[in-house]
Amino acid sequence: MATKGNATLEPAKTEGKTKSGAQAKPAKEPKQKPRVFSGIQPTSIPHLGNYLGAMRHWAAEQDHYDSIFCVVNLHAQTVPQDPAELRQNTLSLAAMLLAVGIDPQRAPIFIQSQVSAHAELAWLLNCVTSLGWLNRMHQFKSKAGEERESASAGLYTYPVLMAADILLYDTDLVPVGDDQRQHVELARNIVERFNDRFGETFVLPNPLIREEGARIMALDDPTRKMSKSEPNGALFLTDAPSVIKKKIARATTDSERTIEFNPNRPGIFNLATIYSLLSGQSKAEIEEHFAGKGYKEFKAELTELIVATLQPIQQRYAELMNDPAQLEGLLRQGADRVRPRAEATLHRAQTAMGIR
Ligand code: ATP
Ligand code: LTN
Repeated sequence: MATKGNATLEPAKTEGKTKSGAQAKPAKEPKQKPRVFSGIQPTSIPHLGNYLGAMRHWAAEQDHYDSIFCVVNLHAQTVPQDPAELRQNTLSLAAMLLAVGIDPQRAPIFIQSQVSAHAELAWLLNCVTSLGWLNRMHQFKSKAGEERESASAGLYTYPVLMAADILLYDTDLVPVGDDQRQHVELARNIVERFNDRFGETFVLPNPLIREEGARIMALDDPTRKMSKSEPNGALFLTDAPSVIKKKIARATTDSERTIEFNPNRPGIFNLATIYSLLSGQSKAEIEEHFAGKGYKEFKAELTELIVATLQPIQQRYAELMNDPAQLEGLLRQGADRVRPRAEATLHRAQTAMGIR
């Protein structure tokens, strides 16, 4: 049966319900703080949507959570990649995560392919995931488009690899933008089915999605989300001040003049949201500040704000990219730190399934 809109998977039940009679499992890792895990694809330079919807929260909340961040280069394989470009994008994305303020001592950053448990657990989870669940994934439908027959099997099962990423670290919270909500819901369904079938093995994760900034829209078309795959509407974190100025000057608005947070005026709503998130000012403060002023002044101030926010990030990014050997070393250390946790969880799952 086809499903519509957000109606999706079997509703996830509460944590901890397992079938009795299954073999007792080794204890999960004791935690002081909630565990946070998130991933980002090294498919191009990240954009302002990635920053406002995800990366800045990851950096801001490192002290509240026990966080782990992953550059998901296995996910990138779901669509064709140029190998040399992918290698370069992987390093540059890691540099950007450090540049926005993630401290690798507090929150390890690592490359997915350097911890083989991700691919191994994904296979096991594929075997407990129903085809019907995958058939309902919106992202597969939109990314495969008309080319369903030629899309890779990896693109189809990608949410299962994402579930493996999350479950390996006994993750409590998954901070992502709104577009990933359905994938976290799938991970929850997999946990429920696995724990039910094989006994309590995985922790049930929750999505952590902030309303504000969860969906920054494209500058050239505010009805579409800002996306790496649509460079015309994206403002990249490495854009020079002159490029930022040009992109904001050209950003779609409307034929009115006032600056207000009106969702029926999607262009100005999106720009005003960006202004609010970067300045920390409330909607009322912004509307008052720009009362009687026009788009020209608003766009000039917004440009200044973006340039001022990105300038220190770009400076740190350039420094990090100047020393690739040091960056690679940091990433290897990150992988070495997280690998024992990932392997312990994989072994727990293998034992539960009778293959270890
Ligand atoms: P693509 O659009 O090409 O699929 P992407 O820009 O969505 O790629 P990802 O690596 O898939 O980039 O996403 C990294 C993080 O950024 C995820 O948590 C995602 O939800 C978030 N994100 C992506 N686009 C936006 C956006 N426009 N607004 C807010 N958050 C976003
Ligand atoms: N699918 C996500 C990236 C991703 C992820 C994860 C996010 C892969 N594994 C685990 C959170 C947790 C995306 O395309 N944005």
